[in-house]
Amino acid sequence: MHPLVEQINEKNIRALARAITMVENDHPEKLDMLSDVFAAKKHARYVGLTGSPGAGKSSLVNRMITHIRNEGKTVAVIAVDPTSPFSGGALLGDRVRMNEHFTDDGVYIRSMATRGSLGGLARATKDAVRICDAYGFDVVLVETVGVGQSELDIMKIVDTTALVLTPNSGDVLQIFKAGIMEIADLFIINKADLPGYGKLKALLKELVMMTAKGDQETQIVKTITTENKGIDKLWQKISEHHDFLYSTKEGQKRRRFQQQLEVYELIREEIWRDVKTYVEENNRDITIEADSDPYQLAQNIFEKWKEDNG
Ligand SMILES: Nc1nc2c(ncn2[C@@H]2O[C@H](COP(=O)(O)OP(=O)(O)O)[C@@H](O)[C@H]2O)c(=O)[nH]1
Ligand SMILES: [Mg+2]
Repeated sequence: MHPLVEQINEKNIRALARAITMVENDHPEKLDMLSDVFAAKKHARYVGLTGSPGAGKSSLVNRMITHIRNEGKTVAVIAVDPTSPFSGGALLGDRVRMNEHFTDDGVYIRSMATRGSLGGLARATKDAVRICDAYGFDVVLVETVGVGQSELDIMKIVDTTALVLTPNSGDVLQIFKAGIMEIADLFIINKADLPGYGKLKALLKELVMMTAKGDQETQIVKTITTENKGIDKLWQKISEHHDFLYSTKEGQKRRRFQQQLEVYELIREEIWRDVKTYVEENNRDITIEADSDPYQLAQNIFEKWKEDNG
């Protein structure tokens, strides 16, 4: 077993932090280490929160941490939101509120950096989630701004994806157009204290019906984070969805499909890394001109790479 993973197994929090840095930096030992991480995984529940900036994701995460801790469970948070108080981007007030959790051993909070990782931020985040699992956290929460493909990719490894919406923000239609509705297992209408809640709920219900997955009814939960309302219900719905995934045939099918996507993605990454290195090492024989035919060029390079690696 990789020495870092041995230390993670012994609940060494610094080893956990080092392992996450290793995946961020795309360290050469990464895959070996992660393979051991995978074997050392416990049984954490992975929950993703996504939504527009300002929807209340960080506030929800903060409340959920308290709720989960009150249940006697430990929790890790991976924040991939540049505006998150975890990564230092938010208002001072938010950061002060977070501080109560920083002294708690049962809580680990980490924000992800983008630097260097070939597979990108999404890949590094998935690996970080599993590293937290190997450490033995009961729950891993991932907060991400749901804007780009890479943020959506992150959601491929979480068990439950919750999409956070707010009244009168207009983001629901944008999200619908971007095809993000399909990835959500649960909808949260946060800031339900603001006017426009009823209208948003009615619209959301219609949109949910149009994008129904067919197996399980997608739930809509109402929260007012500032008043600590709806958090119990939210956690209950997340738990129900978890049960669906792990104790029904349909849920098992869903998990198998997700697994397959991830394996394909890893293969794609590995091949890409290989081909890119090959091109760089053979740059005397391979010339890429600005006006060369990209199709022909790609095909030639790929064929050459296959021949040399056959
Ligand atoms: N009125 C109201 N404001 C909220 C609620 N939840 C969060 N906010 C406020 O919305 C702002 C953005 O919250 P934040 O958690 O940082 O959103 P994030 O960008 O999605 O992480 C903050 O000023 C919060 O205090 C809520 O339920 N009602
Ligand atoms: Mg945030």
